Amino acid sequence: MYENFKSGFICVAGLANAGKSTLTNALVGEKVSIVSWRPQTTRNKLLGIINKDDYQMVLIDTPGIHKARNHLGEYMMQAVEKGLKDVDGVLYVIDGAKGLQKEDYEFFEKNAKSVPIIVALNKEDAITKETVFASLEKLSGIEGLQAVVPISAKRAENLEPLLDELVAVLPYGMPMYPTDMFTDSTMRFQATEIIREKALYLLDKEVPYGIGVYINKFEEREDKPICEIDADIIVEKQSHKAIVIGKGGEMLKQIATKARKDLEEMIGTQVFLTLYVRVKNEWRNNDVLMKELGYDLKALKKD
Ligand SMILES: Nc1nc2c(ncn2[C@@H]2O[C@H](COP(=O)(O)OP(=O)(O)OP(=O)(O)O)[C@@H](O)[C@H]2O)c(=O)[nH]1
Ligand SMILES: [Mg+2]
Repeated sequence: MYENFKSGFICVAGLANAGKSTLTNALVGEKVSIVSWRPQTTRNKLLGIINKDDYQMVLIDTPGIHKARNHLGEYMMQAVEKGLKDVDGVLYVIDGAKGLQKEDYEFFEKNAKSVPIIVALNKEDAITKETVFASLEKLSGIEGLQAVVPISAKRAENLEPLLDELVAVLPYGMPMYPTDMFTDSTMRFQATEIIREKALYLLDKEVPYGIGVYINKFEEREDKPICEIDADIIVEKQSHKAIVIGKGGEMLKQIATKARKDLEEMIGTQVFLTLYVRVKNEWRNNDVLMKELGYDLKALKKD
């Protein structure tokens, strides 16, 4: 039946900040995941779907591998485990500027026997040829890797050979998602992520890591091309609230302005965005509050 069409799942994994989400977006050609220079930007596993004439590749972008220091971290690492389950291949991203880390070797050791691993040595644009060669040499000594491809996700360089390697591990079969779909994320979820992305960009120190976003209202008006969004920015400490609001409300205004621009692009209508800041003490260690914010640790552990 499906002799000429391939279809399957690829988990995009790697250490925090390696460029997994940048690469997922570049391969899909749409903004599936938010990106920032801060580690631990991605918190959930997210689907990015590549639809071509002869294949459908479902990429699962995952949080960066790290040692969990709170329940949110635990949730994120559980999401990585889930993302790796039953996939046809792993696209393992390495930050070429940092080179191979102990955790990368550990990942290969643990997984190379059970699933094909294709390594993307990323950020080629930011490093010397010698640094690239040094990492390639180290990678060539690791057993069981399917392929290693140096790339720049940011500049979308050398992605074709990488895609060829990924397509090679996909099985033949029918598409699993409608072929005009590029993600399964809802607009509501994407709205929370866009707001969080702006907070990650604009806020300093530890404040952005403790941010959650809750949408109170998401209404597309029927009479006019207008979408009304009310959202809470959740902070984990009382002292963070004033920082997010800023002097005279300046910081919150900046977050809202930047978020609104992206939201309008995503939704395709004018957006009226109202942001509030609320404190939920230590929510990153509170499973009930985490669930409210879309990080349901129990559910993720269960199925
Ligand atoms: N110079 C350069 N920077 C890159 C490249 N790819 C990603 N980056 C930057 O690296 C940083 C992290 O990128 P992300 O895509 O958010 O990384 P991630 O692996 O998804 O990070 P987490 O979600 O936190 O695990 C951002 O500042 C990106 O702009 C690249 O090819 N070259
Ligand atoms: Mg990411």
